[in-house]
Amino acid sequence: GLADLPPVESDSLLQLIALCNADPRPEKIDVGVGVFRDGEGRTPILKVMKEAERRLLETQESKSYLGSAGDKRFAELLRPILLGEHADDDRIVGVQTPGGCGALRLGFELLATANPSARVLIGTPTWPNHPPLVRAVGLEIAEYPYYERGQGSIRFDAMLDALSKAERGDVALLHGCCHNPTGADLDEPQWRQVRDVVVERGLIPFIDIAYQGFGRGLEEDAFGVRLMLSSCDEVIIAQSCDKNFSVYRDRVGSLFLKTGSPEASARAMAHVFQRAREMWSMPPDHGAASARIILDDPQLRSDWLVELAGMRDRINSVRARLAAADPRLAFIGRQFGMFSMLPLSKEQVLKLREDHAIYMADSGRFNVVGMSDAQIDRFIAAVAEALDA
Ligand code: PLP
Ligand code: TYF
Repeated sequence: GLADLPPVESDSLLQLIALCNADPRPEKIDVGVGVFRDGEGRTPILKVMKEAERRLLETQESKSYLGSAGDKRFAELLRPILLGEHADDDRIVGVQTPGGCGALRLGFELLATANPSARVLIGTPTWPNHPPLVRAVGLEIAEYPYYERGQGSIRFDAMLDALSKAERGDVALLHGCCHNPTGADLDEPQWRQVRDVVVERGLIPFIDIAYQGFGRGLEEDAFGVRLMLSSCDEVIIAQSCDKNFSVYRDRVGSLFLKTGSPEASARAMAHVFQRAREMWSMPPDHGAASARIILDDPQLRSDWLVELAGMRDRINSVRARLAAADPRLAFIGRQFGMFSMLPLSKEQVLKLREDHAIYMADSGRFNVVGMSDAQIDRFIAAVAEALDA
């Protein structure tokens, strides 16, 4: 019966939120979960989002069902942002999903339906939610080396070597930008080399892009997505707007897929709808409708780009400040997005929690913009002490 269920290993990143919330020390530093914070340590609703929500409230006349595709205009407006020069390619079809997680799940569902014996190659380390999402659809996981924590660099040769041993039809899960948990992104020549192996081995690239605009820039961060689209007939992209529109809990994302023909893509999308119907039927509307209002209005769109650039600038300026403070942290300045990984043991991470009320993931992953400006110096000092120990 239900009482006999075994205990579950719950999401450690989400557990960390609760743990930090429960700490009474006022000076605590929460660099655990990956949400953007400004210099004052807040995660504000974007001004442009408030305005879009106001307009939505005033103009929406019905909350009747929209159907499996959700807000179609939302997905259409994302095309130039995500796909760039491929926006008009009718072999690429997209659909609104409940966040990036919903898109990942649907993408894996589709792959499992099409080819249950495909393996999904994931980098080590990767976002801790990737393996459960793959396992949920019954696909086998294989690993490729990605990052060496002590070195602060990508294990690029080992990565290429592992990918080049994969079988035709296997899936290469890649982070589009702002790698979670390491911050170490492929540069353009590296993307091209990965593309070459993917093409040569007949792999399906599956790109998870949850932080577009948080790294080098909105266009630059889509380089890998667009490169794969230029070279491969079959590509899957799980996209999230939860970070770049700062609407985390509203669950805003999309799944895009490409096959060799518009007909095959439409057929694949029909399977995606079928899988969605089995899980949540239709995506939630509010966040996507608000993002759609922003993207559909030239003034709001340009306001969004300014606020997005503000978030990116803070990320990169905190990175620069950490990198300049200690040669052992210099690698942080060469990375992108909200995360970096410190070469600390789990014991050292726990000691930082106990002695300094600094909450980072057990892996040593920390959110670069988790701390307020006023907390940066204390963070640097505590980390330096931990690295000395
Ligand atoms: N993929 C990565 C790498 C992430 O870090 C996140 C973060 O939450 C997601 C996907 C999914 O984002 P969400 O489902 O909140 O849109
Ligand atoms: O890695 C992070 O911290 C973010 C937030 O199940 C997150 O991606 C963490 C865990 C989770 C969903 C989102």
